Amino acid sequence: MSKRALVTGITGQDGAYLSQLLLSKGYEVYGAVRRTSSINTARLADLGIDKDIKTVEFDLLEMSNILRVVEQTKPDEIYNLAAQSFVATSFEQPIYTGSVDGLGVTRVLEAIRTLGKGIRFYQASTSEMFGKVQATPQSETTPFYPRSPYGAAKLYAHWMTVNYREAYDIHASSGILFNHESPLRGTEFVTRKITLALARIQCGEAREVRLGNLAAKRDWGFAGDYVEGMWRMVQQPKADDYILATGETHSVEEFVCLAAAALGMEITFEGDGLQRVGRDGKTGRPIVVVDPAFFRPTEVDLLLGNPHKATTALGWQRKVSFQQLVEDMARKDFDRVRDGCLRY
Ligand code: NAP
Ligand code: G4F
Repeated sequence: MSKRALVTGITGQDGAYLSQLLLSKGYEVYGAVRRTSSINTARLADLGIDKDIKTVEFDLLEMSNILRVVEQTKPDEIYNLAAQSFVATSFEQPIYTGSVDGLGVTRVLEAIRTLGKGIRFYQASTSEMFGKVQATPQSETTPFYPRSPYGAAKLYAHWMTVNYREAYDIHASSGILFNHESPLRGTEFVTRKITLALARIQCGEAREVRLGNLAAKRDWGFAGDYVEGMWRMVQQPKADDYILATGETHSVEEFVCLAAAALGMEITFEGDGLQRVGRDGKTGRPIVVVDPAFFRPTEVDLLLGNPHKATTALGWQRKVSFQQLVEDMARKDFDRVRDGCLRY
C-alpha cells in the first residue's frame, strides 16, 4: 500500500519539489494550504503536479484545524515546511513569526502526540539558527546564536522537535538546511531578486537593481537536491538531526557577477560601503546600487555548512553545482521576462 504524506507549506518552493519527489515514489500526497484570497498553486503547476495533490485547508496558527487535518488525513509522515520564511519580514513581524514558525511547530507536535505517535515528522530547521557563527564550517554540534526573530523562532521549534523525540519517543527529525534556491524561489530572496532584475535589465524593462549587504556570504545549493535529503531523514530507523549544505560559500556580489555572465553581461564592482556600485563592463552604466533599506538590524555575515553527517549516514549529496544553479535561475528568469509569463 502506498504511503501517505502530509506536506505543509506545499505552495512554497520546497513544498513543490518535495511533493514532486514523493509522488515519484508512489506516495499519496496531501498538501496543507492556508486560506488566501488568490489560488496559489503556480509552483505545483510549473512542475506539472498540481492535479496530483489532494489539498486540505490548514493553518499553523489554528490548533483545532491542525488536529482535524491530522485526524482526517491519517498521514504516515508529516513534512512541516510551512513558515513565515523571510528573515527581513521577521524584524517587522516578530510576534507573528514566533507564532507561526515557533509555536506552530509545537501545535503540530502536540497533534502527533495526541493522535498518533507513530506518525513520522520532519521539521524544516535552518542555518539561520547559527546566526553569529561560533565556528566555521558549521556542523550539527556548533552552538547556535540566532540573529533574527526568524532564527530565534526556528531555534525554539528545533528544540521542541528534539524534545518531543526524547520525551514521547516520536520519530521527529530536524533538517538544518543551508540556503537552497531554484527557479521556483520567492522573488524577495536575494538570489531570485538578482536573477529577475538582471533579466529585466537585459530585456530593457529595468535599469538597475538595489541591494543591501553585498558582502554577505551564503552556502547556496539547489532546492531539488535538498528535498531528497529531507525524505532520507524520515526513512531512517531512528530520528535525528542533520545538516544539508554544499560546503561552499559565496558572496552576494559573486552571485551577481555569475548571474550576469549567464545572461551575457559583465558587471565590475568599484567603491566601498554605500558607495559600492556594480557597473556594466561595456557602457559603465550603474547596474547594481547599494540601498540601506535592504540592510538588516542584525546580519548573518557568513554561513558555511559541513554536510559530513548527512553524506555518511544518509548517503546524501548535492548534485547541482553553484555555477549550474545560478545559470539555471538566470536563464529561466530571462525566458519568463522575454515571454511575458511571470507568475511568481
Ligand atoms: P516559502 O517558499 O516561503 O514557503 C513557505 C510556505 O509556508 C508557503 O507554502 C506558505 O503558504 C506557507 N505558510 C506560511 N505561513 C503559513 C501558515 N500560517 N500556515 C500554513 N502555511 C503557511 O519557503 P521555502 O523556501 O519553501 O522553505 C520551506 C521551509 O524551509 C520553511 O519553513 C523555511 O523557513 C525553511 N528553510 C528554508 C530554507 C531555504 O533556503 N529555502 C533554508 C532553511 C530552512 P503561502 O503560499 O500561502 O504563503
Ligand atoms: O536571500 P536572503 O533573504 O536569505 P536569508 O536571509 O539567508 O534566509 C534564507 O535562508 C535561510 C537559511 O539560512 C532560510 F532559513 C530562510 O528561510 C531563507 O530561505 O538573504 C541572503 C543574504 C542576507 O545576508 C541579506 O542581507 O543576502 C543579503 N542581501 C543583500 N541584499 C539581501 C539583499 N537579501 C535580500 N532578501 N534582498 C536584498 O536586496
